Amino acid sequence: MRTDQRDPEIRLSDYRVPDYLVRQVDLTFRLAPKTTEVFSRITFYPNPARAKGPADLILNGNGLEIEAVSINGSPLPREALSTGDETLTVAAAHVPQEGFVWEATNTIAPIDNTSLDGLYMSNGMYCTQCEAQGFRKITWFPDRPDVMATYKVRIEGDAPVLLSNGNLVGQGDGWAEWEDPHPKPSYLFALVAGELEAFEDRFTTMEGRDVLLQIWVRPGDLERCEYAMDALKRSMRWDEEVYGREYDLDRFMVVAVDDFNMGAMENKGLNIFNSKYVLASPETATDTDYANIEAIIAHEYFHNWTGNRITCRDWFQLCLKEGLTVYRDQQFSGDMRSHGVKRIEDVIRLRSQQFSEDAGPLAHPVRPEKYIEINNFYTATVYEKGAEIIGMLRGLVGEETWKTALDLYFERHDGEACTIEDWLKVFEDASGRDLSHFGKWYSQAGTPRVRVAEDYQDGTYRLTLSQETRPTPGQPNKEPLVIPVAYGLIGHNGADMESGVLELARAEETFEWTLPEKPRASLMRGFSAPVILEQGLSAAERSFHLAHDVDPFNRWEAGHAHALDLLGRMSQDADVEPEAEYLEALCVVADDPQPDPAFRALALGLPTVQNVISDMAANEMVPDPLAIHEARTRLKKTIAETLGDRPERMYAENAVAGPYTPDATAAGHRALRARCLDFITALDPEAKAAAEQFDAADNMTERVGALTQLVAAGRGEDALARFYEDWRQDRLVMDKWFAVQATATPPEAAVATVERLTGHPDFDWKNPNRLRSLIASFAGGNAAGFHRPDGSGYRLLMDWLIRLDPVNPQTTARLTSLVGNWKIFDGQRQALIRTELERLASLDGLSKDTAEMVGRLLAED
Ligand code: B3K
Ligand code: ZN
Repeated sequence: MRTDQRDPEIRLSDYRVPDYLVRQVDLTFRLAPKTTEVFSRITFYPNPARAKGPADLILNGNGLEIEAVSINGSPLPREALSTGDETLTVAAAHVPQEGFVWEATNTIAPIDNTSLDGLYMSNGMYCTQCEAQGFRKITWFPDRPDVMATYKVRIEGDAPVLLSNGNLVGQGDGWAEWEDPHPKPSYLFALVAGELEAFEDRFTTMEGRDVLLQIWVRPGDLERCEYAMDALKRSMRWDEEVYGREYDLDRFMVVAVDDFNMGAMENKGLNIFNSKYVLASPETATDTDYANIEAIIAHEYFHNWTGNRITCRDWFQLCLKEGLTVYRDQQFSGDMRSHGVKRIEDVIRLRSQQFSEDAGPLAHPVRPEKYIEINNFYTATVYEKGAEIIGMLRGLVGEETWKTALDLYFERHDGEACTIEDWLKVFEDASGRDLSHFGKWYSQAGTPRVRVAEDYQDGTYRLTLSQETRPTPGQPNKEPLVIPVAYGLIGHNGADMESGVLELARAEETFEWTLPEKPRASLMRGFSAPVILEQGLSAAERSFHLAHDVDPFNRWEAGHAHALDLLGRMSQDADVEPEAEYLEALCVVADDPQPDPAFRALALGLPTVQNVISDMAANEMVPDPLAIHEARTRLKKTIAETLGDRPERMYAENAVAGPYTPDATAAGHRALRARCLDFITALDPEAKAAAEQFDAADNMTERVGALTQLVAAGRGEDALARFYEDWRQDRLVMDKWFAVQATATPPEAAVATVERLTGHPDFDWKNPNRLRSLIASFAGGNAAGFHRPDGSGYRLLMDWLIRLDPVNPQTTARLTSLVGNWKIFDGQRQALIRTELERLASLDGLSKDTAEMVGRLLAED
């Protein structure tokens, strides 16, 4: 087993400014799959901010040979150099302290790079991924984000298309030269070469500059680029209108690649995307795919200002760019679609990914204080909770100050590598407010719980709010945080008597109002802070909010919270039946023509088994995934019976006429129809309506929705075979074919099905999308199947992680979080998971990525 001793721990408190900065980087690549030659010429100068006296030059390299290296044209003698963990140090005596030119030649083998980090090949195409530390796999460099430089890149190779960051400055037969005038850190470097075609468009910026837009794809995929291009143009306009941010190069390029560890990457001027988040057509992509493409295209584009022009000083500050950029993409999607629905979707995601992270051994602050492998910290906490902090900050300082602060941030820090302190200082300067207490959101891990007590006497209503955060690894004692509580106090006629935002800053505070009647308190409206609210509402009170609250989030929340609580109880006791008030309130939602269909689809939906598992654990109950699955099936049936003919009626009423369009309105109708189909199928073991929809569907949303129902009903065989015949040539669609079977197969058959599919000729496990579509969809999306009491699900997951680790450590490490919540289960399941984790931990040559994750998962509390 690898130990932490072998893998150094990096600490925020050890940060030191670099001794040397870089003015200019000139790179030449001679591309060949086995031996790509890299020539680098780097102009260094001493950092004026460094300590006095001569300093060693420290460069990073990972898996690189020391071939020819020289300073100012003189080759360096061996004794001048020493190597460490991913470092090459040139002793100060050999480094001209006033500045110098470093030159090096090295060779790399992209074809052998299966980690998909650094320069690698995907389907014969060269591409790069450098965030966080992939550039050091390409050439020797001070690979840290506070070293920003301008780049000139020459690419030589057979491929017809040769791309890098910035503007194209020259090209000829077998070569191209690119120049990026904007100083950037090495993690934003990108190179792409291959047989590609461009879907092109143009954009005129607010200052009237003409920008060439290109989406580069493999031949044959051109007709699937239209939506991504449209989303890009809308993102560019939105960033101008809402944040005053204009694009700054002559061209903006997006490249779609099939083999990619995550969603996409914001390289300057040359974004590289997982093809799943670029390519779409009505026949191949679902409404969710379209919404994801819109959000991710926007996210990566928005990074141009929040990430690229203003970057992070060090990787501990990752949330500076990610939290803010997620916040911006969420706002954008809300503006493009519906704010209420978007907020509910974002909270569902936050709770299922971030709250569960916060509740287990992987909990860490939004700004972590130590890491072994930074790639393990691209988490829901850094991203999603990071975005929540920004939303709270905006709410606290108010609209005017928010605008002033953002303008100040862009003006003050453009071209710099910054910290969270710089970010908060901008808000302090703009608001005149001390934000040191608020800043604890960045350093304290864990989800605060807010408890509510009420009292109404002699016309005075008192609301007492108290907060508490449970210990997390390394943080046994928690302090109170500043929690904005958006509220409405609702009178008997359903109207707000009071509304606003309370600031809970101490462990307990009481707020008072003079009111003619005891109100119903609607708290944490819009989910105003990432906390667990413990209000202790009765079924009748929740049903009131579900039917009447003016806040769409709290309206949805009331039903959702009740369903969570009910399913937990039903899973423990087969005699528990849903309350009549709850069922009636669902009928009110179904009959209410007011909210849009997308909202009604959400409000009529049930929490997933995984949601119930996490909720029970948060309330000190031991969840039984299979019992929850059965309770959920039973509840769905009861709701379907109560709704009577409504599902069929709404299913028919919400049919969208005409050809498929991916807009939010049409998608909302389809979402509501999918909800209705779920209820209809719950009462029909033959799943006839699903089979009809499968036959009739002219778009992937409805086809895959029907297929899911058929598979869940155990009637998927024919449809799966037809689907396979129709789409076997299409990688992205085949991912869905695998994912549907992994998630929807009934629990008793799930392990066997997934095991069988791992032997399918199309199960190309080295492709992260395909691996995730089967293994992660199963472990993360089929809780009752995965958590079989015999441990076969755990064994299956671990077999694949063991196989994948030597090939792709980053994706392996990430997938270990599928058992991130293992300590919430019963003793038997815990013992089975522990055995599997230990099996992984004891693997010879385990990657440092996975070793760190497994070490955290197995650490004693
Ligand atoms: N910044 C990249 C993520 C890089 C992940 C490195 N392991 C994508 C994004 O957040 O936009
Ligand atoms: Zn990002």
